Amino acid sequence: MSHYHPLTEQEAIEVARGIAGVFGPEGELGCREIGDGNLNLVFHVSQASTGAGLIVKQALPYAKVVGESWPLSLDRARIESEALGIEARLAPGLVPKVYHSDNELALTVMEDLSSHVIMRQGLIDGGVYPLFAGHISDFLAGTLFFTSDLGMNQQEKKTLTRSFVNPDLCKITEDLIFDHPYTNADTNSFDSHLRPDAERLWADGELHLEVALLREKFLTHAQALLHGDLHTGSIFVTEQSTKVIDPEFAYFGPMGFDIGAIIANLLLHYAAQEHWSADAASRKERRQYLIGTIRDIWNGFERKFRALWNERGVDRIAKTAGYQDDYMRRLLQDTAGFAGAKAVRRIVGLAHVADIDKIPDASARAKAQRLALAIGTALIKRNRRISSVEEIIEIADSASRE
Ligand code: SR1
Ligand code: MG
Repeated sequence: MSHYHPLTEQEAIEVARGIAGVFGPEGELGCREIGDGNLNLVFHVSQASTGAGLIVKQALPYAKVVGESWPLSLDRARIESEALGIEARLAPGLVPKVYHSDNELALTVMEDLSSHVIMRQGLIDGGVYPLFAGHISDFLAGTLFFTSDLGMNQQEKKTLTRSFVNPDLCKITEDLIFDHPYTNADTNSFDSHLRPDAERLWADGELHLEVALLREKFLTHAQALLHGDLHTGSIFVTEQSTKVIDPEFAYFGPMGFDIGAIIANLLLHYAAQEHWSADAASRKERRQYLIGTIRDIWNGFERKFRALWNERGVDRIAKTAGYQDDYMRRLLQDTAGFAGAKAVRRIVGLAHVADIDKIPDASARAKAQRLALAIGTALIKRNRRISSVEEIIEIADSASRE
């Protein structure tokens, strides 16, 4: 019989105390449930006398943001800890250390990253992360290349896909990103001033065709093991360090979905500068920083991914002249399309982002929301014609000038 139950803070302390070599022999352990995400319990267990800490993350059998009416498989905790193990191997230093996992209790005990800040909040507070583009492009190139048919034995890849069949979490994405924002769904949530904008989305056949094509890729294109939810709330940063957390949405899907997710969240923050920058000059400067980061992420990713392909590729036929260029062009196009879909869902769909929702002034918030929608819909509509990251940047810059 399963002994699953949601842990109390006291039980989380007991779990953490069982991890050898973290806490000192004396000194009380304290615990706080700090989960502010949509799905899980997150306990921070710490020892004031030594400053040591651990995170105990536990999946709930339903989506916390909605309640028990939305059941979710606990298997996502296993998927998360196995994905963290693979990412640690393929992108060393870029994920938290995992100390222990318990599939029955659906929990993972991992490194305390209190010295870092969640990137979304860091950006809202005006932070600048000069090493981030290099780190995240390492993460993307390493994890995506070595779990694809280009960088991994193709039969072993097929076997590995079995461990990452993730129907409940994929269904969240299929509904909340590739369906509900484009119809009058009950799950949608938006400020009343955005109703005309939402109604335009619901009636835009050209947009729906592109979303249908992107959705098909998400449903069928098992290209590589994805993180699956790579937004700025899934990344801890300092100026020197980047740690990607929370791969519970991991599954074998289209690579552009992960790259697009991070670009979308930088673009949402770009749109949010309608409020967070004090004046036009600082808005321009901040946007240039964000755009520069997007450029560096794509260019860094492309350079590293091509180098891995050339130096570590396992597939003879993939070395055919012209194939790599064609693959990278399609990958950039997917990245643009998925970035657009990820931006749109954060404005009209169920789950939003603090960068925009926390703008207190309704008119600045509306401006930011409309800018995000303009960028998102343009990226979706143009994705199959994009041939350079500069075109993604130009879409953002020209929308902000209108
Ligand atoms: C019901 S979960 C809503 C969203 O939170 C997660 O972070 C994913 O982005 C998901 O779509
Ligand atoms: Mg998450």
